Amino acid sequence: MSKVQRPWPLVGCSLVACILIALVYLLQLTPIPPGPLDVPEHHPNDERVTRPRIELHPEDHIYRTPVTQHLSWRVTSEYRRPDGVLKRVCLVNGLFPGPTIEARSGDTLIITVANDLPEDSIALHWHGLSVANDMDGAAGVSQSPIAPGKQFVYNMTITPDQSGTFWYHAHSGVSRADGLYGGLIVHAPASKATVRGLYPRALGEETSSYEKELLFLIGDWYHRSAKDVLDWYTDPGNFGNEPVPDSLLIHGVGRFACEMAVAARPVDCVAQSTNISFGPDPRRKLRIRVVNTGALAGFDLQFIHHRVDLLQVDSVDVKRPTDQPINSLGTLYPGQRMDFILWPTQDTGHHSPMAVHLNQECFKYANPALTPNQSFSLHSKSPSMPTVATESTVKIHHLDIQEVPSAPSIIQAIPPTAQQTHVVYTKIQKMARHSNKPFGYFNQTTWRPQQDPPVPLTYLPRSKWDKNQLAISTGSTPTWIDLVINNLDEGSHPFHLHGHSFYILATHQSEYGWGSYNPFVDKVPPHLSSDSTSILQDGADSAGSNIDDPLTVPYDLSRAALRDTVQIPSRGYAVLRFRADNPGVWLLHCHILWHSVTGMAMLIDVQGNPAGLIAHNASPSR
Ligand SMILES: *[C@@H]1O[C@H](CO)[C@@H](O)[C@H](O)[C@H]1NC(C)=O
Ligand SMILES: *[C@@H]1O[C@H](CO)[C@@H](O)[C@H](O)[C@H]1NC(C)=O
Ligand SMILES: *[C@@H]1O[C@H](CO)[C@@H](O)[C@H](O)[C@H]1NC(C)=O
Ligand SMILES: *[C@@H]1O[C@H](CO)[C@@H](O)[C@H](O)[C@H]1NC(C)=O
Ligand SMILES: [Cu+2]
Repeated sequence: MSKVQRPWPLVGCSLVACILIALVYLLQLTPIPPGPLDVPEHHPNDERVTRPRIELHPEDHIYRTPVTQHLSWRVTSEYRRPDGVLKRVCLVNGLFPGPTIEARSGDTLIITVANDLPEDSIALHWHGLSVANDMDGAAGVSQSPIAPGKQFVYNMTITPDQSGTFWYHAHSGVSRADGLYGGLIVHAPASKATVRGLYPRALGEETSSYEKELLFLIGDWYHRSAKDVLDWYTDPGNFGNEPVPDSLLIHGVGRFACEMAVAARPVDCVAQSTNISFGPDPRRKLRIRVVNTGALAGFDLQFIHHRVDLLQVDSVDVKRPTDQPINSLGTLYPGQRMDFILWPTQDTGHHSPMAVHLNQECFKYANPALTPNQSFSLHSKSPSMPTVATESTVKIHHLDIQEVPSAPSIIQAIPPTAQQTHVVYTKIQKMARHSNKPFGYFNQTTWRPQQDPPVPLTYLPRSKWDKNQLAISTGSTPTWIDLVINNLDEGSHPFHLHGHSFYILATHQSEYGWGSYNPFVDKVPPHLSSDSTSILQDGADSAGSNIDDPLTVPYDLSRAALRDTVQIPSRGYAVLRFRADNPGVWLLHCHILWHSVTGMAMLIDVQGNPAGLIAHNASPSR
C-alpha cells in the first residue's frame, strides 16, 4: 500500500504547457483519408438531420404481459456525416445510433448479432442491466469478442424487478467512440391510466404523470477514428492528456461549423444548415430519458424557461427534491442516465431551447474546433417562435445529480453493515518502463482482456488467469460487500460495475494529500473530518442514522444513492455497498473510454451457481 500511496510527480497544465501541448496536438494529427466512394449523398434538408427524435412507446409495453423479443442485428460501418464532418461510423442494421430496444420488465431478449465489420471484433454490453454473466458482453471477461464474419446470440431475461433507462454499447476495443451504441428502455408495467393520454409513473402519483416519452442519447464526438484518437492518447508526446472531443451529438446528429476545423487537422466537412428540434408539441408534458453516450466528457442540461423534475438516475427512483423548481440538471458523466419530467413553458410564446454544456473539467488543453456549449430548439412545430433575447436574465436553478439520494423505499433495503470490506487504489500512471505511455491501474495491475490462454475468465479457473487480472473474490453468494475505491488521481473518474448496482454510501474529495481511506487503519474516515466535501456532510437530512458516533456508524445511509456508475472525485474515494448475488466475473472500470482501454479496470469474482440469476433480488423493485 505504501508503494501505491507515494505521491507521483504530476504533469501540471500551466499556460505554457497548455500551449505546447496544443501545438504538439495540432501538428501531430494525421489527416483523415480523402473521402471514399461510399459517401451518402448530402441533402441539406435530409429528414435524418432535421428531425432527430427518438420517441418512445410505453403504451405498447406497460399494459401487456412479458414476451420474448427476437432481434436480428447486422453490424457494419460506413462513412457518414453526423455533424457534417465525414467519418466512418459503426451501424446496426444501417442505423447510427443502433435501433432503440423497448421492452418491459420480465421480457426475454434474444438478439442475434452478426459482425460484418471488415476487421474489428466486437462484443455488446447491456449497460445497467443485471443479466446472466455469459451474456454481459465484456470481451475477455464474459465472452470472446465476435470476430468479423461471425455471430453471437445474446439471450437475456430481464428480471421482474428491473426497469428504467439503459443502453447498449461496444465493450471491446474502442468501437463505442465510432458510434456502436443504442438505447435500451425497459418500461415498468402499470395499470391503465385513469386520465386518458397520461402515463402514470406510479399509482396515485398524478404530478409525475406525462404524455410522451423521448430518449436523448447525448455524447461527445471525435472527428478522427476512435483508433486514431487512442493512438494520440497513448503517444507519450501528449503527456497523458485525454483527447478533447471535437463536437457533440444528440442521437447521431450534431452541428459543426466547418470553418471551426483546426487548420493542421483538415476535415471533409459539409455545412449542415440545420437546427435540431425535439418535442412534438410545446404544451405536452414529457418524460425525457437521457444517456451520456460519450467517451470522455460529462455534461449539464439546461431548460431555462421550463421546470424539470428529476425522476431517476441510473434507472433508480430519486428522493424528490422539495426545494425550489429546477431548470438545470447534471453533471451526467459517461455511462450515466437521468430521467426527468419536462414541464411545458408557462409562457407558451417562448421558444425555449435546451442547452447542452459539455463539462470542461477534464479538458487539459484547448481544442478550438469544439463548441462546448450548444443550444437546441425544443419545438419543431413552431419555427416562427421568437427566441428569447433576455436569456441571461433568467435565473439558473441547478441540481447536482451526484448529490441526490435514492428514494426512501430504496434506501430501506441497505443493511447496517456489510459482511466483507475491500479496499483498492486506482490511478493513471506514466512510467518510464512503459515508455511514459499512460496506463490505468488498480493497485499494481493494469487490466487487459485475458489473453494467455485466450479464454474468457468466466470459463477459466482462477489459477489460469493471466497477470493482467486483479480480482476481488466474494466467496459464496449472496454476500454484502463494502468496496472502498481510492482515487489517487488528479482527475475524477466515473466508475461502472457490471452485473450489480451499488449503494454509494460516501464520496469524498480532498483539497490536499491523497484523501484516501482505509477502514482497517483510519479511525475517522476523511469524509467525517471537518474539511469534508462529501455527500454525507452536505446532507441536511440525516434522519434515521446515528452519526453521533462516527466510529461505529461512519456512513449516513439516509443519503445513499443506488447507482451503477459513480463519479469518484480526484484525490478522494467512494464507499460502495452492494449485494454480490449475481454469480460470475464482473468488470469494474472507468467509463471514460480512453481510461478503460488503457487498463483502468478490475474484476469482482462473485462465486456461486451461475444459474443463480433466479435468486437475484438485491435491487428493490423499481
Ligand atoms: C489492493 O491494495 C491494498 C493495499 O495494499 C490491499 O489491502 C488490497 O487487498 C489490494 N486489493 C486487491 C484486490 O488485491
Ligand atoms: C435462451 O435461454 C433460455 C434459458 O436458458 C433457453 O431456454 C432458450 O432455449 C434460449 N434461447 C435461445 C434462442 O438460445
Ligand atoms: C436556425 O436557427 C437560427 C436562429 O436560431 C436561424 O437564424 C436559422 O435560420 C435557422 N436555420 C434553419 C435551417 O432553420
Ligand atoms: C459554458 O457554460 C458554462 C456554464 O455551464 C460556463 O461556465 C462556460 O463559461 C461556458 N463556456 C463557453 C465557452 O461559453
Ligand atoms: Cu477515468
